This record gives sequence, C-alpha cells and structure tokens, in this order.
Amino acid sequence: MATDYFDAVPTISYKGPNTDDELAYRWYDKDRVVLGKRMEDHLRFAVCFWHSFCWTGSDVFGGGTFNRPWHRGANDSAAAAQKRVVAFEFFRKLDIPFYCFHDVDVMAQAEGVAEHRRFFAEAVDHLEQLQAATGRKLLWGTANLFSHPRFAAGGATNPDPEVFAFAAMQVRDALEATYRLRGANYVLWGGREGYETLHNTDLKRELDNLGRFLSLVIEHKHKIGFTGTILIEPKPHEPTKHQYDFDTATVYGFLKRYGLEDEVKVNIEANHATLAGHTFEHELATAAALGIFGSIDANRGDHQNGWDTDQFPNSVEEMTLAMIEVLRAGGFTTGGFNFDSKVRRQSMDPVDLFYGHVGGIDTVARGLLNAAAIIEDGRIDALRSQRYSGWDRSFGHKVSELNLAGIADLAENQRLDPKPVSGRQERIENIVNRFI
Ligand code: XLS
Ligand code: CA
Ligand code: CA
Repeated sequence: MATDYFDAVPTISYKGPNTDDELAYRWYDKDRVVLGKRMEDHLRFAVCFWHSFCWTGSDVFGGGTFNRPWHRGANDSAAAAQKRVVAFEFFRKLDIPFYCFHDVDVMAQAEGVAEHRRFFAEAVDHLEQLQAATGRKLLWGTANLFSHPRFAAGGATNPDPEVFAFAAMQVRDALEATYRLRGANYVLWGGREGYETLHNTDLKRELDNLGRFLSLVIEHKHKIGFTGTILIEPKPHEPTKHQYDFDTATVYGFLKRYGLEDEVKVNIEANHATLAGHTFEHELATAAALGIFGSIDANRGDHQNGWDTDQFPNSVEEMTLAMIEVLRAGGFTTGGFNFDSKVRRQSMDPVDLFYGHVGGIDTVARGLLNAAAIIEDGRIDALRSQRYSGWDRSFGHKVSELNLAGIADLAENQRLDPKPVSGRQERIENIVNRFI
C-alpha cells in the first residue's frame, strides 16, 4: 500500500545552523559524536502514534480539525492499515530510529475480547512488515486502559473484577506484541488508575490491586522471556483528580511496598513533572538518585496553565538543564526521547507535523550539545564536588562510620563551631547561562 500523504515534504536531513531551510535539522546531526557517542545513540528519538496519527484535533469544545483521510469514515481495518502506512512514512522521512504505540492506536475499532484480539493481531503482523521495510524500531508499546467507557473507573484499580480481567487481556497481548516487535521497553501509564472522590473509593484495595497487577505483568514478562524494561509513567492528575502514580518519588515508594523496585523504572514526561509541581530536571535527578531512570516523554506544558497541553519542547534553556541530568545519569540504556507531543488544533496540515517534530528534535539536540559543553568545561561539577569535599576527608569518614552517640561525642570533643559557606548559586547560574 503506497501513500502520497507526505509527498510535499522531503526527507529531513542535517543542514547546519546557518541553513534557511525550515524543514532541515540545524542541530540534530545524527552521526556527530558527542562525549564519545553518536547523537542518534544518545537521544534515541521516537514518534508516538496517538497524538500524531490517531487524534482528530477535537477538544471539549469542538470536533476534529485535522486533514487526515483515514479519519473520514469508520476506523475499520482498511483505515487502520492506511494510518499505519502513513505513520511509517513519517518516521522514515524524519529519519529518526523509533516509534511508540498503544494497542488501540494501531488497530481497527473493536467490540469485545474476540474482536480486540483479532484486530490487534492483524495490526501487529503489519507493524512487523513495516518495521522490516523501513528499518524503524519500537521504543515502547503499551495498552490503552483509559479511552473505552468500560475503563471509566480505571483498569487495574476498577471496582469491577471483570474490568481488571479485560485490562489483563489487553496488557498480556500488548506485552507479547512488544516482545515480538523487539520493543526496547513496555510502558504502564496509570490512565484512570486514580480516583475522583474518596466517598466511593476503597483506596487501600485499589492500591493493592494495582500492585498485584504490576506483579503479574513482571511475572509474565519473565515467563515469555522479554528482556526490555518495564516503565511506569508518573502523572499527578488528569484524567482523575488524584492519580496513584503521582510522581517519581511516589512511584518508588509504591515499587518498594510491592517489592518491585529492581524490576521497574520510570518514563518521565516533562509535562507531568511540571503538573506535579516539580521541574523536569528534578524528576530526572530523583529517578537517577533512586536508580530508576528509564526513558523520557519530551512534551512540555504551558507555564500559564495547569493542564496537560503536550506541546513540543522549544525552550533550549529548559532542555539544557534536563540534558545535564540525563548525562549525569549516564544517558539512556533501553530508553529514549519519545515525542508524546501534539501539534495545536489549528495546525491541521500534514506539514505541521514536520514543523513540530523538527523543532522539538533540534531543541533536544541543542540541549545535549549545551549540556555536554557544560560537563566538559567542568567548572560546575568541580564547584559541586568542592561543596561536599568534607565527606572525603578524615572527619567526614569518621562521621560516616560512627553511631549517633559517637558522632555527638566527636562534636563535643572537637568543640565544633562550623561556619556557613556560600552556595555560590548566582555565580553558577551565570556560568550555565554562558553556554545557552
Ligand atoms: C498521558 C500520557 C500517555 C502515556 C502513554 O498523559 O502521557 O500518553 O504516555 O499512555
Ligand atoms: Ca506521556
Ligand atoms: Ca501528557
């Protein structure tokens, strides 16, 4: 099946910062080596199916605005196949290595278990062919446990065990499909796993069901031999008032309680970090400190409003601060940068999908170059190490080894009177700004 949907747009290539070509990369030069690694291998970019090829441009005030031929009629097998072909043409023309999908993104609209399994299997066969034909790879797969009305009260945390079972069926199939398509990760975003009011919610039972569901997923992953990473994507609210996977620290506490902290990492979305009242880099640094940094959804929010706008990243400054943490964390292993980003509702033309992704990719690439320059310069890391250097000297060693009373005696015997030291924040911020 051929497509002419993107015929007006050429394959995007690197043309450098001085080019006037708006459909070219100015900073993302995939073969350029940065800190010993090719840019493509550092950043591992992915396009998501759902926002770019499934969403019609509708919002709560109005219907679809986008010009996407596969949305004109019912979402049947033919429409789903056309969408898959167009999507892979897009991945190929952007010249980035990965894509991501939810089960329902890639298949025809299904009623009930039998149809769901049949339509999904048909889609996965086609995805396998498209991957082989275009050389594109799967960064992660996932199951949509939140759009269909049956999931109005959640999937794994639904009060009805029949819904729990339907969710288990979808996740079993999506996990097995991800394995078959050689996906690098499998994501669980807590869709509607949360609550609206405690008056009708048994919070403890819901948490235990969510913990058990996750344990079953891990058990099945090992049973089938999938070696990719299982990722949880934190989010504090939306769609529910309170989501259980609130932020990275909350997810870590949850994993500890159910004994899964060595089995699961996090997929951190910039927009979800800011909705939780954190910065993007805070969530990255927290995940790295807890040993659960996995992957990134690069889409950002809007500084003036408090919802999930999923915009393409376009602040080089913000991305530089995030990339410093990614590099400090040692970079990605199985993870990557997924554009879970959507063009605005008025950006209805096919070419708008390119402007969005090209700008986002260049913003991340420039953030990487800035962060690498800051790390190579070494001043910031040196100032940071200097600040903690007392712990590397003999007094610090003693404090690390003694018990509370021993440390107290040490303080008394040495007649301690420690003096405050400047944190040099403004000086450090000035140094960072010289690289942006
Ligand atoms: C929604 C989430 C979702 C996940 C995948 O806010 O970002 O798109 O990334 O289910
Ligand atoms: Ca996301
Ligand atoms: Ca989001």
